[in-house]
Amino acid sequence: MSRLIIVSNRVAPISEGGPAAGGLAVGVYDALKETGGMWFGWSGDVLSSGQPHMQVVERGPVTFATIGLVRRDYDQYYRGFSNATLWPAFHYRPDLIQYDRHDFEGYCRVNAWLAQQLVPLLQADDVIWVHDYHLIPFAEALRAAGVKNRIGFFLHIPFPAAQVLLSVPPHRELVKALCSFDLLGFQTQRDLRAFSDYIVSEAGGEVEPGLAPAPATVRAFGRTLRAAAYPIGVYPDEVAQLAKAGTRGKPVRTMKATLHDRKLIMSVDRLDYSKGLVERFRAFERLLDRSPACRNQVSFVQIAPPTRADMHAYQDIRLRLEAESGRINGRFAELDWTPIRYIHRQYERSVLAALFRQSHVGYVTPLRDGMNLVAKEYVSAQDPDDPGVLVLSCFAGAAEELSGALIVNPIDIDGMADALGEALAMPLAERRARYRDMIAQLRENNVSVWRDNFMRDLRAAGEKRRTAKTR
Ligand code: ADQ
Repeated sequence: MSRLIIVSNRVAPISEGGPAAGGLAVGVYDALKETGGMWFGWSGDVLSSGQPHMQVVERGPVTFATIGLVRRDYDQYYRGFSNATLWPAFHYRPDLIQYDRHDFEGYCRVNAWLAQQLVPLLQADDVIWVHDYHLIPFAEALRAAGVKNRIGFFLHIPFPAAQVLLSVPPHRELVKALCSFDLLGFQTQRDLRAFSDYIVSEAGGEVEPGLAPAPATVRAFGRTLRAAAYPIGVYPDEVAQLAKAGTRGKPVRTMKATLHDRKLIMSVDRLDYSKGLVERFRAFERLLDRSPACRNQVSFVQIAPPTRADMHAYQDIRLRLEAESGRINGRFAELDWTPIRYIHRQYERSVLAALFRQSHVGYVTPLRDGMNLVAKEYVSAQDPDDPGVLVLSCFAGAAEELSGALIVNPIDIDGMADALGEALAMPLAERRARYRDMIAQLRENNVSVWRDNFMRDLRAAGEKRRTAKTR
């Protein structure tokens, strides 16, 4: 079988046994081990002087090839166009979009440069799988360098509605660049529809739906490619094992001791304005306002380690959250009870999973999210005999699959407070039924299924392209 080449902005940190992080990294690493191959991308280093050099590390059949970025490239490609333009636009926040055409030039330049670094490492039969919004022009750059291999792309974040995408000045160049891939993968049907709508209404192309599970055929910008939704999953049984193991650990025992018999509402996110944390805090406040019986009987733990801390929008959301949690705690706290425990730390996966298992409610309410793996990890971590309840935003990709959750609109503070109240009071039989429904779905579509479906369609899409050429 041909080698697999994974390209992503960041390469997962590697320990002796493989990637340290879970979910995506483990799923992708498994595929690399099976076929042999390479993971290529930015090392995470930013160089203030000198030229970046590629670092190549071999781990059995897998090669990790990483390279640093010079400061200007980091500012334009990563902080600039990727995270100050594309991230807010794709998360439906046109009000936060910052656009500078030099950043876009830098974004294209870094994509072309990274592609040039990869070319000498490629073999004729390699299959290339590119990940996420940092690397939209990557296939175009490889094609310009003469690469004929099969190239697929998976977008981890939402694809915005055409009217929102139009607010990104080079929207046409971006969608044209996407059409250089052989296969495009989105998280949800909603994202695929948004992309198809742009192709038809803005690019004058056409989209022919595939007979499920076959991907759709897209014709635009003089190219023919395939596109489909591949909702990313987790390994639910592995998360459940971690949760059981973590329950015996010190962090979780300490936490339980300080909770006494109070019920626990649990949230875990990167600290990002797309995650809806302000609205979430206010809905918890509304619950305490309306239901005095919940005071001193329920604790809400929000774990949110800061990310992209050198960007203004992230400093801003951090300040707002600190103000909100301080205000709400000031209003309701008692000598022996802090309503919101707002924590900025990273935790080991087993600690998070165990906290999920201990909690009565998983409170996952992003304003927009590609999928949201925390929602899937929360359900996976539950005790089947006494499961907690997932309160989930209708704007998380996961809501397309997890119909056993209490689905909320994160803009509706009263609606979320209602859902929290309902979750805290839900009878055991209903909790079990909802859990069974969701865990079955998670097992059926675990991260291996996600990866295998994408790889099956990428290999097939490449075959079709080759056959069409030789005709
Ligand atoms: P993220 O925006 O990072 O991912 P999410 O899908 O929730 O969002 O994944 C976060 C991961 O980090 C989870 O596995 C979670 O357990 C872990 N994590 C979060 N906080 C942590 C903490 N304090 N300590 C340790 N681990 C923590 C992007 C997209 C999502 C999409 C994923 C995968 O934005 O929509 O679901 O990629 O495609």
